[in-house]
Amino acid sequence: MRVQFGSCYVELALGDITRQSVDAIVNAANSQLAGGGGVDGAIHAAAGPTLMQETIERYPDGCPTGQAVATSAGRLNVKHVFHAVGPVWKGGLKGESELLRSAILASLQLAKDHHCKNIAFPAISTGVYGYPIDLAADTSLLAVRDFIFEHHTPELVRFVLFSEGAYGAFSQRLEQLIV
Ligand code: AR6
Repeated sequence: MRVQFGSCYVELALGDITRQSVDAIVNAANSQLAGGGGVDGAIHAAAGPTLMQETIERYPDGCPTGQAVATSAGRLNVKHVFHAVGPVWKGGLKGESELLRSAILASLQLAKDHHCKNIAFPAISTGVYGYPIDLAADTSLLAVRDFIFEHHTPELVRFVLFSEGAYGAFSQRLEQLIV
């Protein structure tokens, strides 16, 4: 599914983010940038050990929740990996929505800073961190739409969803955003 917002596109795909050919992919990292399971584990495995070496060297203090940092991409077929730290879901009254929005906006700002024409996101926080997929879809897509309307970049934002359920949640919300 692909939707146009101004001069830019938001696209949904079902699949594995490590197989994407885009300028940058976003990792759903933890604030220690210590690696882990899920999409983080898959990205580090596919990129190879240089990704963790660079991360430790450049960001020894990690990255706060709601922010993102950039590295190169090792063996991945992309130029950059942006390590974004989404919130752990604690019921919805602990600023989770603002923190998820902030992590997405920080990643898009890095894309702009690095002159990326296209970028792929996973559904940040919706795995180990327990964020309900429909609420994450809502917050994530609104953040992207708002950034695109303000900055007119990047040309393409793709959400790579790992299950039919996640794809369905994102597509339902994206349809509602078409004006
Ligand atoms: N491609 C695309 N999406 C994926 C892939 C993949 N290869 N693998 C999993 N997903 P999660 P979080 C989906 O748990 O909730 C890690 O240990 C998955 O189905 O990866 O932000 C980190 O180190 C889900 O929808 O990230 C942190 O400690 C989404 O990616 C913590 O988990 C996010 O799931 C971060 O938790």
